[in-house]
Amino acid sequence: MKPTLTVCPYCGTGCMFHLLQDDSGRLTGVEPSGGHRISRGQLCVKGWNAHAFVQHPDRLTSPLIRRDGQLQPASWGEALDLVHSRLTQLADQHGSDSLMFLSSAKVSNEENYLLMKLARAGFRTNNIDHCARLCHSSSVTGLVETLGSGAMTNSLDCIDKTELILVIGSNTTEQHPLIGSRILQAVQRGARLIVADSRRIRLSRHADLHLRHRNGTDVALLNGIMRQIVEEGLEDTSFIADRTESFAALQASLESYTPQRTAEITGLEPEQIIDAARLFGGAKSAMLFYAMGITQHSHGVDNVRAVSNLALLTGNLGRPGTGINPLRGQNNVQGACDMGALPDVFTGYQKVADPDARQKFSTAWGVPLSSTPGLMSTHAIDAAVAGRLKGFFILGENPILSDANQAHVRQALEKLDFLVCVDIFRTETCELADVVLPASCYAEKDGTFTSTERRVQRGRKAIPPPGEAREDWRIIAELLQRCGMPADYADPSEIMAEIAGVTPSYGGIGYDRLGRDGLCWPCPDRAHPGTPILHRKQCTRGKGRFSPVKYQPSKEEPDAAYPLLLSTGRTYFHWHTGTMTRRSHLLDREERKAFAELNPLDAQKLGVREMQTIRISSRRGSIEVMAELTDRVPPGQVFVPFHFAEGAANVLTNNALDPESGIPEFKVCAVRVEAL
Ligand SMILES: Nc1nc2c(c(=O)[nH]1)N[C@H]1C(S)=C(S)[C@@H](COP(=O)(O)OP(=O)(O)OC[C@H]3O[C@@H](n4cnc5c(=O)[nH]c(N)nc54)[C@H](O)[C@@H]3O)O[C@H]1N2
Ligand SMILES: Nc1nc2c(c(=O)[nH]1)N[C@H]1C(S)=C(S)[C@@H](COP(=O)(O)OP(=O)(O)OC[C@H]3O[C@@H](n4cnc5c(=O)[nH]c(N)nc54)[C@H](O)[C@@H]3O)O[C@H]1N2
Ligand code: SF4
Ligand SMILES: [Mo]
Repeated sequence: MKPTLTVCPYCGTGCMFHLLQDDSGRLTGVEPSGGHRISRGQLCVKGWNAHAFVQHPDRLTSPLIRRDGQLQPASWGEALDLVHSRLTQLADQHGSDSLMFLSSAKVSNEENYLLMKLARAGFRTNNIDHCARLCHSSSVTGLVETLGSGAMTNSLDCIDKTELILVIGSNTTEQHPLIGSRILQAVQRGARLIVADSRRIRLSRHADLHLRHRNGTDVALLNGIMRQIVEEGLEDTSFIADRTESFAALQASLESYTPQRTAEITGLEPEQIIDAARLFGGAKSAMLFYAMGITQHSHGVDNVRAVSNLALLTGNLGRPGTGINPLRGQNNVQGACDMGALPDVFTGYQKVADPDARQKFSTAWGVPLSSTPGLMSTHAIDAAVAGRLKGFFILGENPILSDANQAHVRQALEKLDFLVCVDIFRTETCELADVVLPASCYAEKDGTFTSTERRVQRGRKAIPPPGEAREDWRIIAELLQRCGMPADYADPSEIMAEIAGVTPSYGGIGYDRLGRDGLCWPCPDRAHPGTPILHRKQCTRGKGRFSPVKYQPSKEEPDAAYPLLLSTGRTYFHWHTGTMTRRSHLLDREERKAFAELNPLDAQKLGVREMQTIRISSRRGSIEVMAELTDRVPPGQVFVPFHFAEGAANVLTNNALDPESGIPEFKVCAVRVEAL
């Protein structure tokens, strides 16, 4: 068996493994990397099965062009010329900002960089975004304000050193399994664990305290805990004095969040809030982990501010075993953000509105650049519905299933003059495209991927893409050349050299330096060893800033017509829109059918039995799925994973957005359930 060491294509944990290949060139399996600092010889079930979808017969193998209403095979030359000429026409006719580009947290740093260069330099628009909008955009906005950097502050090794871990809105053992198991190991050696999640997730069984507060009430919960910490004198006064600003404003804002009032808002007991404050405030070092339970709300940025306030209040920043740790989801969502696949920044969060940054990129690329920040992906959907967007270029995303309120997204994409999809499978979104380009998956290309702990690691090509499919970076380079930009890169290491030249935080990163362990950014120069822990002596912005927040209810809460709260998310075996895991037979076998978690008490009232089909309806649509009766969800809540096209959670979800980050409220809306 020929082994190729590469990065897992699923979650942001950043495990590496060897893809195994037999003499005929077929991938036969995966072997974990014993020496890797995250994997340590282990993988989760998705990692173990990461070879399975790669050579699936459904892979796209030829460019497709819509003719007479049907997607039909075409040559690369024809397809690329058509993409270039139609996008150019639309830009000429309606202005560059009538185009929108979606990049992908599934593709490499080099590919994200090239796509943002294509949007900005090739087509002169800042309208570029990616799935971080639906994911950690609230973290980027919130933590840039409070700390100056939106990334995870500490490294995963810190889990081995900390005294206490607070996991809030992260189902870590299922969604970041090797981080979840690291947390369980910490508990075994005596670290305390607090879980704040309305669902009885696996980690909650091992927690010293499980807070099952109502979804959407985290601001109240965290404010309540902070008020109690101050009440009992457990705050870190010297850290507050030396390293923070605006403490008085925070203190004033906490006044009304007494244990009693906090309990009323959250549905907890006042004692639980006091216990949480004593546990958290009493720890000498505490790590905060959070994910979508915090970010995916119409007040997601406020949630992030509250998390940040708690860490600053207790001095849990800038030391080993502490930190504010947003767990990044996709294998390269950190990298896609770092590479500037965002509407307002170039690489390394250099603002397009900053004349110096613009000048630098303008000089590097040899073209003038737009100073107007572009559209967020969620706003782009609204703009397409309003007829203001004409052309959409989607690389490695499946918004028909992943964006909130499917009818709204479908309306937007159907209204476009021209839609291009670049994917490895013919997704539900591809079905609406005018041109579909067949891409390479992770196993078929070289490139770097940045994990949740900001670790840049090398993915390596094991096999060629199937049929005529091409590496994404080559596809984008062809389009750059058609736009008159030089892009004859021999391989992705040359693209990384270009990235390092324009990106201070990646300045010292080069393929020759990314050995077994990769490098954590910021890594400003070739001699720099990388930075596992941020904000050590001071925060990126200088002082850590307290940002007081007020509890605000979710936009659509249960009422008489729609009496249950719908929460959506993920399961252990499947990945997002299912394109890859539903084509991996061992994973598919574990969970074949769309389902919903329903509490047995609600089921009894509704006359629903285990495995019975139910209809779930919201103000936006209805789906039919199988009921799984479980006390994992509290009474009054239904949980639906969004992996299944035939029972798509996003038919139901509310596209109400956070006004600052533009993230949809995936975690709370109102539904009713009927037995069928
Ligand atoms: N197997 C698998 N792993 C994945 C993914 C996948 O699709 N499948 N996706 C990856 C991606 S991109 C991401 S972003 C991550 C997401 O990882 P997670 O955020 O861990 O996953 P979710 O299931 O979206 O939600 C996590 C938890 O938030 C809780 N929650 C919901 N609402 C609230 C609330 O208001 N407050 C609090 N405190 N908790 C709440 C839910 O009950 C749930 O247990 O997972 C990554 N890993
Ligand atoms: N209801 C609900 N909706 C949600 C969420 C939720 O919690 N609830 N979570 C949101 C979050 S956090 C996220 S991150 C998004 C994810 O949303 P998406 O990113 O749209 O979901 P994926 O299924 O991961 O889509 C990735 C696509 O890339 C393709 N692909 C894989 N590898 C490659 C490659 O190398 N090259 C190319 N060109 N294509 C490739 C896959 O086939 C797939 O079609 O979903 C969001 N939607
Ligand atoms: S924990 Fe994440 S990175 Fe590691 S094997 Fe599982 S899916 Fe892959
Ligand atoms: Mo995500």
